[in-house]
Order: sequence, then C-alpha cells, then structure tokens
Amino acid sequence: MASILVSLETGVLTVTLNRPDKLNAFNPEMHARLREALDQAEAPEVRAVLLTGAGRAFCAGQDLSERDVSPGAAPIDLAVSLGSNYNPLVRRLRELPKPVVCAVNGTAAGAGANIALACDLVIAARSASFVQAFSKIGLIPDSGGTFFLPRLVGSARAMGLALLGEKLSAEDAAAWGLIWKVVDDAALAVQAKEIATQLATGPTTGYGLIKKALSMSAGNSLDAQLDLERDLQRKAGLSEDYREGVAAFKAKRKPVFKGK
Ligand code: T3D
Repeated sequence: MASILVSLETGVLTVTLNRPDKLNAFNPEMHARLREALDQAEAPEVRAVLLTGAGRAFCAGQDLSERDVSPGAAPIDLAVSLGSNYNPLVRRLRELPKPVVCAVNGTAAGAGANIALACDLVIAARSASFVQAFSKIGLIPDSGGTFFLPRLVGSARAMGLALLGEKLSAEDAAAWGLIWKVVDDAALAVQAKEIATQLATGPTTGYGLIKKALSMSAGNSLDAQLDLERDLQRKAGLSEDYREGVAAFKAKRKPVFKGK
C-alpha cells in the first residue's frame, strides 16, 4: 500500500498521508514519498496543495516502533532524523510559493501536529485534536513547534501545551487561534477542497509573496518589514494577475487569474 497518495484536480494537488493502521505515523519511506509529492507540487499546473490523512488520524508524528530503545541498543541521534527529514519538510511547506491547506481529519500528534501548523491554512474536523505529545516521551516539540506555538497562541498556552502534552480539541484550537477553523467531520473533505480550489484559481504569485511577507515578519522590525512590503509589492504589481484583478474590478466582472 502506498504510504502517500497523490492526485491532481483543477490545480489542487491533494496529498494524503496513508498509513492508517499506524495513525499515519512517519517512517523513512513515508518521508521519501512525501518529498516526491512535494516535488510534484512545484509544477506550474499545481496552484494549491491540500494535505490530509487517511483513516481516523491526521498523523501521530514519528513512528515510535522504528526506535529501538531496548537495553543495550545503541543511542539514537535524533538530530539526524530532524536534519534529514522533519526540518526539510517544514522548510519546504513554508517556502513553497503557493498555498498549502491542511485538512486535519483526526488526531494530530507530535510532529504530526506541527507539520499541520506549518501549513498555511489549517481546517480541522470537529472530532480532531492537537497533541504536543513530545514531553510524554522526554522530547521537546520539534518540526517548528517551538516557533509556531508561541507565535500562534502566546507563550503561556504554548508552554502549557508543550509541558503537559494534553489533547487540545479542534474547537479549542480554533478558539485559541492555533488554526483557521473547525467544521463538522462530514463537511471537512468538501470544505477543505473548496478552499483549496478557491486558492488554486487565485493570484498564485501574490499568494506566494503573502506567504513570504508573513513568514519574514516573525523576525523583522517594523522598518525592515515595511521595506520588505515595498519590495514584494513591486513584484506583485508586476504580475499579470494584478493587472487582471484591477481590470476586472473596473469592469465589474469576476477576475480570471492565471497564477502568473
Ligand atoms: O524519532 C525521531 O525521529 C525524532 C522526531 C520526533 C518527532 C515526533 O513526532 S516525536 C512524537 C511521536 N509521537 C507520539 O509520541 C504520539 C504517540 N501516540 C499517542 O500519543 C496516541 O497514540 C495518539 C494521541 C496519537 C492517539 O491516541 P489514541 O488513544 O487515539 O490511539 P492509541 O490507542 O494510543 O493508538 C492507536 C494505535 O496506534 C496503537 O497501536 P495498537 O496498540 O492498536 O497496535 C498505537 O501504539 C499506535 N500509535 C499511535 N501513535 C504511534 C503509534 N505507533 C507508532 N508510532 C506512533 N507515533
């Protein structure tokens, strides 16, 4: 069974984590297949990515059955795993110059939770939950968790989530500002696809620049951010989609964006 399913429809590349019997936990093979899927996402005909999971979970993070901690087993250097798999994945999701929607269909735990948070727009099923499970096994939140959590929910809530490792319901996650929104379980697939399709027919170049501006703002002063906005707006203003957007506004018609 393929650990990652990929399909392309109307500009949306749907990528499904597909190890449902393991709650879609990551092993090296799944990382490799996900890298291939994200290679496909670079193609110009892909204008949005929709990431989701098969079965009852979104992703339970690292597959712990791959980690031999039996007495006498060699120490495990987790920096190798982060450096070769998780960190490049998070960077790739953030740097992809097109929107990535994450449909969290069930539990998102450990790296699974933070990979969801690395996506641009997170929509979760009402029964889903987010678990910073790391502290339960003596680890720290990785895959960007220590970056995203305090920025999204503030340091008090980030610390509580990281230290206690308790499940945060999708409704609380939305109320806390961790995710974009929560929808009924039965509506998740349709609503997430609708949002991804809307984005896939939008001004892709502009979306890529929005991602860059918001991501850079985390480390910038106001002065630096204003300069960045000036520079990125220059690029946006030179896009075909800007001209189309303004022309459509003036003509009181719907714009037809080509993503250029
Ligand atoms: O190692 C490195 O490379 C470093 C990088 C680390 C990144 C990380 O993600 S570290 C964190 C790893 N993940 C976890 O610690 C999560 C462990 N799982 C859980 O806390 C819970 O299973 C869940 C909160 C995800 C779901 O709870 P629940 O009650 O819905 O299900 P369950 O009964 O606990 O699990 C169902 C099955 O999935 C169960 O197997 P079984 O007993 O039916 O055969 C369970 O062992 C298995 N499972 C769940 N998570 C994992 C897993 N198997 C392997 N790895 C998992 N992460």
